[in-house]
Amino acid sequence: MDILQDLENRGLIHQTTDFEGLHNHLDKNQVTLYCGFDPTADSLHIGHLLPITMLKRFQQAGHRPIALIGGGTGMIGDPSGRTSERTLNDESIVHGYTESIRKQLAGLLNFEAEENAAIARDNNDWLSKVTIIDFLRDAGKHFTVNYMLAKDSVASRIEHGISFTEFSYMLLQSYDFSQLYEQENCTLQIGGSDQWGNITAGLEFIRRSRGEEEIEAFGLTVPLITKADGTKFGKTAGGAVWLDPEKTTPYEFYQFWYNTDDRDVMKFLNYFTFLDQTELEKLQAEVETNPGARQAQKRLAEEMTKTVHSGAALRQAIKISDALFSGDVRTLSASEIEQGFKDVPTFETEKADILLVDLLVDAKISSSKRQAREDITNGAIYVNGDRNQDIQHTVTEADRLEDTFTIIRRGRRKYFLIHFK
Ligand code: 485
Repeated sequence: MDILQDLENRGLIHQTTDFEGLHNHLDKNQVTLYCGFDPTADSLHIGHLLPITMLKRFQQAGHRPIALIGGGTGMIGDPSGRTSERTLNDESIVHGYTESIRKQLAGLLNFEAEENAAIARDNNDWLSKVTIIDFLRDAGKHFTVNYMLAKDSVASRIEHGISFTEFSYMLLQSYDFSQLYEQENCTLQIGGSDQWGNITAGLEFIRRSRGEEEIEAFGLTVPLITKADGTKFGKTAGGAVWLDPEKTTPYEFYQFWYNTDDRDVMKFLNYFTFLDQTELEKLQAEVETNPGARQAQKRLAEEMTKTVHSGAALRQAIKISDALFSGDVRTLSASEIEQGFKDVPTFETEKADILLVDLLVDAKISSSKRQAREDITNGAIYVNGDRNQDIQHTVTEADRLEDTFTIIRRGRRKYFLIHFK
């Protein structure tokens, strides 16, 4: 399989430093490549998935991926793609984030492969050891300030100012590439399109510090993901979509992909999944002839939830989605209820028994007792999925799922969770 051609077909190549040269290089060698991740939060998010998937694609094609964690660079802060200066995090915070991200990456790449196992490195290992004198002599001397000022990441910040700290960032990332080139024979760095400046600076550094014009080292960036409706990819009403199941539950993660626009779904399947051409064509036909069935979205959500979380997490996410869609919520376990109803208005009570009418008012489901009675008699109120038209009904233990929850629905879709303490 021609990996570069496959990436091109999928629309995954934004820029390369030398397409022909890289093509040749990948054809002739088992190539070691790297992508860096800075510990700026305790979890990776969906914006990191495309480069991670790229590392996987290269690995599947026989090459060797390095996941570089920026324990050192995370102390400094990359100005690329940002309009304002970052606030520095304490060392202990950065250490904690580094560990969390290292664990996440361990689950996403194959570190056990026989011939080309992925490896993880932390740039703190060398960045914390090099002295300022050596750094300024060995790295700084190969860059003119003029060259650095011309980089987008710096140029776009000149007007409002940029600290010397962030200005220096590209030197650190360049130093990393050079270290990995030397230590691991790493000849390709990949990243998002905002990383182009840092990646090309690294190639310059490798050339200049070795005094050689012809160096077999390359850079490749993936495109920025755009959506047909113009909104930013990876953001929901609740904020970023995280890979940590504690921050974004597998159910929410599943729903995020399931809600993909018809106009974007084939692109995302191409970008993020490993489905073969035949299946992709079948799904494409589905989108065209029967978009209402959302087969392509379903397949995308399945693939993504299974790879990032697990088969079990996927089954739960589907079960929760089906229960919420059909209204048949009695089959859900306590943890499934917590996942599925995370963003639903929740009312906590210590009362053991409560008149349904009173509960509707207390939980602000109906605006008054009169309204509550009306809602009940009109058939708008469902208790655990069953319509309840009895205005005398008392909600008791018998109405509690898993001894803890009662799920109230008002109308077709409006859910409320009652949590009995
Ligand atoms: O040697 C390196 C040291 C650090 C980095 C890369 C190489 C990290 C890089 N400077 C960075 O900030 N990356 C972002 C991050 O860590 O969140 C994002 C990029 C995105 C994509 C993703 O990392 O903004 O385009 O590359 C993997």
